[in-house]
Amino acid sequence: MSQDHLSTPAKLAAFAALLAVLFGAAALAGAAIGPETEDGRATAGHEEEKPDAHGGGHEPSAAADPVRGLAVAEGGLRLVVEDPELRRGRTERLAFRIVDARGETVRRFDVEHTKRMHLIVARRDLTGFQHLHPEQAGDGTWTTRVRLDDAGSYRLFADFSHRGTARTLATDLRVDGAAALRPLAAARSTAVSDGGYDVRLDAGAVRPGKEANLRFTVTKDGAPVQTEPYLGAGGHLVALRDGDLAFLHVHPTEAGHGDAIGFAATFPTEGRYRLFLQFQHEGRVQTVAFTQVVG
Ligand SMILES: [Cu+2]
Repeated sequence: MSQDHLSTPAKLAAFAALLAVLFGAAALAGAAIGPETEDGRATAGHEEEKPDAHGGGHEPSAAADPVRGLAVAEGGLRLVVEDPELRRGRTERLAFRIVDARGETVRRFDVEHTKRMHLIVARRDLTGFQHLHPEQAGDGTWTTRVRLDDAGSYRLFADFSHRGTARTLATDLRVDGAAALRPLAAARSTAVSDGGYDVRLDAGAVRPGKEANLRFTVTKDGAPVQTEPYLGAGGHLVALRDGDLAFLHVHPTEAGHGDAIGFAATFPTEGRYRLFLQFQHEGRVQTVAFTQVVG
């Protein structure tokens, strides 16, 4: 915990990293307009931006804490949904903001996976997955159109990076009516995407706390499919834990060999997880879901 453990070059490196962070924040603040400038100054020395003593030069990432999406507020930021009540089967406007500790709307976000804001919606029974990219208005409000065809309680995840720290804040959406909740699908190594592509998952034995390599291969009518880049990678994967819908941070990896889409994921606990893979082919995004047993 003490810097005394560090050698002089390590100290210098840590100092340089701190300077880089501070100058980065200052540059952001300098480029900002209006109240955001004040916001930048106020948080330039915030604890979250200082490199950890044990950080070892890693950029701040969620790798050390893979579970996210259980809280509506974290690290001084809070997710505020304008109206969390939606009508079943109607396309409705969904508006939300990220506010800071003073209640001011945050307007600046880092680009992650080619976007500044990723919105994930899933019903509590892990059905009805949607991945949306809302538009940001000048005042910082994010809006998107969304249609939820089934009644029930949904989790809304706002996945973003702010000042170099990745965050996933989550809250509930309600769709009134009788909900026909479904049990989690059994674990199988093959599944069919919403557009009719066959997808195979090779994960091997997955143990809690150990990095697992998830490899997905896509075929159509028995022929291998070379997927197109999607959000700056071979595909996009969201993993949600059965029971509390904890949101796992997953890193795309180089596929290695063949046409597989690869991800590295560390599942924090035993249990069942629902994996939502999205990939693109012939300009269309496909979604396919798997149940992964860990333990
Ligand atoms: Cu996204």
